[in-house]
Amino acid sequence: MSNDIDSLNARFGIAGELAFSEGPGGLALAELSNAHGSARVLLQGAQIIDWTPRDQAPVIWLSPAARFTVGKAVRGGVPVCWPWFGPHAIEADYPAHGFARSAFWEVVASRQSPENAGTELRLRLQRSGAHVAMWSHDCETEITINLASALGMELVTRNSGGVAFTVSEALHTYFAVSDIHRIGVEGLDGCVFFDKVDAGRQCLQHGPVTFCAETDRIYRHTGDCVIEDPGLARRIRIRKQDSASTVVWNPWIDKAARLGDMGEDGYLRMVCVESGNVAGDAVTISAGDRHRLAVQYSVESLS
Ligand code: TA6
Repeated sequence: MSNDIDSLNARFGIAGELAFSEGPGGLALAELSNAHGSARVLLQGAQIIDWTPRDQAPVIWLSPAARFTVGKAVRGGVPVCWPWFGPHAIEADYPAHGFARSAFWEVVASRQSPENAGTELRLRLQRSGAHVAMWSHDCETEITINLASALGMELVTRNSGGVAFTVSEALHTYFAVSDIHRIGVEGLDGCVFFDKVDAGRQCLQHGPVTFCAETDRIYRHTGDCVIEDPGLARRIRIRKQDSASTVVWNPWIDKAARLGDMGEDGYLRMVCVESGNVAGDAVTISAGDRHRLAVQYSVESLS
């Protein structure tokens, strides 16, 4: 089934709330809009690239130098890291963070969600032959995005085969901030983390996470986080369910330059706070069972 724009609008469009169009780089785009705000989702990767609540500045950061190319990851937004996080454990030439974020996802449902006066879109991963060659388990993977006063996301993996399999996963969310020097990430105090900038050394977090250099940490953490941003006079609350890992990342100057698609001083305006199940928290899903990873993002003004 194609992502033909006219067909998508005919089958899944919602007047005044959900429309499909040809987006940047010719990639199919879903645009959600309602009284709560707006959001844009690339059908490639089921990747949110914008979320702007009413009366707020954008909450999700998209690199000004992002490249929009079929089959390639887009810098920023909410990349879906699945069915592995980081480099593949064995095959060095497999794509980092798995193939879901650059794969074709089919729209399977849309609705108004009366329970929260929201707008909802559900997409299903379509694995190519190359993807199956990398990861051959029988499974169905869907993501549901809900735009209401909060932005909700659910990543559901169903094991439709006869044997258990293990996935590591994360919603690799780039949040927009005023200035990386001025923000703090609350909620991780007392948590163990593995410092990827220091050979994975095990450490303990004291107080809020603040930033003065490249930061790349995997926290063993199941609770909520808050990004305090005095520069934008707001806090971004990150609630999550069925997630045992939180990754906090900022590339800082040198790595951002090496990445090449962060834009001029892009590192100053973003922080990744990623909810998932990575490293030792990878999830084993029994035959016939399913696993759900969910987040809700909301914004509060600092009065
Ligand atoms: O989540 C942090 C991280 O694993 C970093 O190590 C860095 O590689 C980042 O993801 C971005 O990865 P990408 O493949 O999108 O360039």
